[in-house]
Amino acid sequence: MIKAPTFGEFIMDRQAEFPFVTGQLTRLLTDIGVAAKIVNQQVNRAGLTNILGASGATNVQDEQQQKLDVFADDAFMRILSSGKSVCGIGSEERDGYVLCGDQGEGRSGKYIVLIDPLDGSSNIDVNVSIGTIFSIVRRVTPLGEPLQDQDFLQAGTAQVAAGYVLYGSSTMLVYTTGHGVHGFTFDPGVGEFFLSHPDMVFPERGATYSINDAVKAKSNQATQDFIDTCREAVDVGFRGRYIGSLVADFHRNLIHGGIYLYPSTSDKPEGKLRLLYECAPLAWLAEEAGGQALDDHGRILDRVPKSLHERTPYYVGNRHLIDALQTCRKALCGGGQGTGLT
Ligand code: AHM
Ligand code: MG
Repeated sequence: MIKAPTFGEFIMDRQAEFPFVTGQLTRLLTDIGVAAKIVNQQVNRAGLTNILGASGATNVQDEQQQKLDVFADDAFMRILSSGKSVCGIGSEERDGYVLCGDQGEGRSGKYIVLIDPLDGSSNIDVNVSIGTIFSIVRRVTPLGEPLQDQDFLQAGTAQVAAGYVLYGSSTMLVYTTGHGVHGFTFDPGVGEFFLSHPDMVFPERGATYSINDAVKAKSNQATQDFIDTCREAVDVGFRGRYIGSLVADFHRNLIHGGIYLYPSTSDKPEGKLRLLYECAPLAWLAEEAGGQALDDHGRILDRVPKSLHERTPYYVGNRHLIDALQTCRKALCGGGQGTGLT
């Protein structure tokens, strides 16, 4: 039997793909794998320990934090900030960014991490898949100087690594450094992530649309028209699937083909999802896997954030499905005609 490489072995072997490599990114990705194992262990035992339910606190977005949200945030913060590679961390669960390093000023370490430690909070208590999403960029402020806001507020095109961990029927870590998208499945008996999905790409055609139906009713006209067109295509195999955990919905669509939509709505013109912690990293994975990701105006990866917790409307998935959505935006769709959907 041939042993598949572990996540650690794989990123070590791929280290040479980076110009001027010092090993810091490899160490950082290794640390993400370690933190993911710690969070995975708590997620798996959640019903047996006193870790389900609300923590009693609210985060910066005024959302109630779950105990597991807080645990995951602490685990990633502790592990990432104790390595030598990271100078600053922005987390969906925290007001401002955290500066790392000896004096806590972010003077050393080349990399900034932006993370949603546990995405899909509403699914935690009901034993449905949840995930972690991470994005890594290089600092722009020179080494030795304190970090500035602009180190954190970089466009998605500046990412050097991005990925997610899916705590599902099995636990998977999926990542890219711009050289393909690779997936690793956790073997709990061995305690390692093993390469199981090398070079992941969207299938050529997808037939799944993922949207919160209650949100659809308040969304922009193009999104409503597009979803109606998908529904009309039921006879040719179109289906709606919505878990309500972005990582799980994205992962399913990546494997089977599909589109995920969290649109702008009349009451939330900025949408719900966070640009830096959720949308940009998954947008890069989508593009690396042959798909596309847009907001209401253009490519997600080109957007330069103005604030850490900025939200954005989000549309991500197979290239032909995003193209079909664009056709609806030009007011050209209706009755499944002329959209290129099928
Ligand atoms: P969270 O970061 O507070 O968990 O919110 C993000 C989640 C996504 O995982 C999911 O796709 C979406 O919110 C679901 O929102 P809704 O319940 O409005 O459909
Ligand atoms: Mg989230």
